[in-house]
Amino acid sequence: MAEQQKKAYYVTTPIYYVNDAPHIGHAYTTVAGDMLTRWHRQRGEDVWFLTGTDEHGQKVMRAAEAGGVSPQEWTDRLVETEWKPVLQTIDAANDDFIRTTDERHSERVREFWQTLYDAGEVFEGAYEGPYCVHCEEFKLPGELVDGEDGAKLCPIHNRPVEMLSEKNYFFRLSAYADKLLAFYEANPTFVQPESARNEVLAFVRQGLQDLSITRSTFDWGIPVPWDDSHVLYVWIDALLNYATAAGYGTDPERFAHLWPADVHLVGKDILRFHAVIWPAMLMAAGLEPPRQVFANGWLLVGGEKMSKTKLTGIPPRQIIDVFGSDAFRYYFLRAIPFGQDGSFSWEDMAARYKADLADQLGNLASRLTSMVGRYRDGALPAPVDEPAVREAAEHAVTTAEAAIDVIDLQGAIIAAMDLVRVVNNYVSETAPWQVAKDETRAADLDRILYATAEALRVAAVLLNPVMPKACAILWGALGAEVTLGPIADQRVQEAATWGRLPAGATVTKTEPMFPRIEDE
Ligand code: ME8
Repeated sequence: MAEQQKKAYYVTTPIYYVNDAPHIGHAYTTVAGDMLTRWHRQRGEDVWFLTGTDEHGQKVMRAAEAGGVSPQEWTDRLVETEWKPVLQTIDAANDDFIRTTDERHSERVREFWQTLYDAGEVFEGAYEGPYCVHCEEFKLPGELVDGEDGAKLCPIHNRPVEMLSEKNYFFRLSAYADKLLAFYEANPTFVQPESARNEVLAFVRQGLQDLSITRSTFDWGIPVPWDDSHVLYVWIDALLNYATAAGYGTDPERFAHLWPADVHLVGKDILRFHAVIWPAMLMAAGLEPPRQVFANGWLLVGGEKMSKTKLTGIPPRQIIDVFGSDAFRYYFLRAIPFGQDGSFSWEDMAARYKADLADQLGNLASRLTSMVGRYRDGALPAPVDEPAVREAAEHAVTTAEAAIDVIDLQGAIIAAMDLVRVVNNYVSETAPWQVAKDETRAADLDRILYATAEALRVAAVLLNPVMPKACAILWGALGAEVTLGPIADQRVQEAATWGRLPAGATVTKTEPMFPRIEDE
């Protein structure tokens, strides 16, 4: 029977502004998307993971001016020297990288807005209001906070807003408030977590203002197709990346395969754009809204959002050079419940590295590989059941799978690490080094070694999406690469099936998964 082509699992990160280099806040959302997509790949699904850069607008233009080059030169340089390389640094396996200056994007954006213009969704008008260039957003006067000398500040950036008065084009966003509310009602998990959903509901219930979608005071943007004295507002250009990268307007088959996106991962700072403006734009064009917008919390520094503008951004390299990319990925996804705010500290990072990674996972792997080496010449004993360990492994897989379904990345990691902890205790309690001294108990020793190896196999499959480098080492050490094939091909659903590691698999002591970090 011909296999019907199923829709792909399509995940996106925000496309990041290239006014500056990436910091760990950007890496955080990308790493979350990477873990999620690696997990779905290990379910055997067809997955597409998109990231990229947002290059138009005043914020980027001013950064280029300050750098003394044209915006195009600026973005070309930053994308190549910073934004693409950071994906390697954090070990992200994205399938595509879109830039809003790509023609595949800008041409389709013009077509999209021309269609809405022709359909009467856009009108000419005037608007005056406070604008934050760092948000690239008009603010409502009531949202502003008071600064020194009576200045009005953006509540997110704590920087002065500018009064902008413009005659330009508007999208009839106000006409979509009721449709959006009906959509949220029919799709209760469209905005997650719950706190984000509540914020969006409250915002839309107040009614929506029409949205100014063009700018005529500067020209770094996509020219408006029906009036080339204006460029399109950066946000209504940027949001379309999710569709243009998926083949909207060029490749209907591919678009049908990818769209609607399964989840847009975003920071909570850009929730309204994704959960209000974006679905309204899609509705206006007769396209399906994405299935979910999931807002991650903020990484905080001194209680405030880490940011480029406040110079509190830590480059991922700084942490990864010390701890490695696996520990970086593990730390942020394990330490912070996904969706909530969290703080980074070197002390906390070092403590978790030691307690969870070196002393639990690394230690269990090293205990097993040395014992199989010492007592069984490196050959894994034959499969045999050990109900307590098998049940712990089954529980870990079921719990982790359920967590992934609701994008509880922390929950999935905890489930896997609980298994590691249980099995470390099992090894301590069964004391195989004592059992080994008694020749009449050879079968007991075989069972302990086999069960420990199987638990490690399951842990490796579950932890591979978050720590692919360390899990590849573990996979090799278990002799699984040779007997079961690459770890990335292991199905999570089948991970708990007991007895997959075959008798005689070659277990070897390898390089440490989590080397000791020298105290600084
Ligand atoms: O907003 N904590 O780009 P951006 C957690 N170009 N996540 C953080 C973070 C922090 N301190 N700082 C940044 C834009 N992020 C637009 C998006 S999408 C069509 C256009 C992450 O460079 C988080 O995901 O300001 C946030 O939403 C994103 O980076 C903002 O990146």
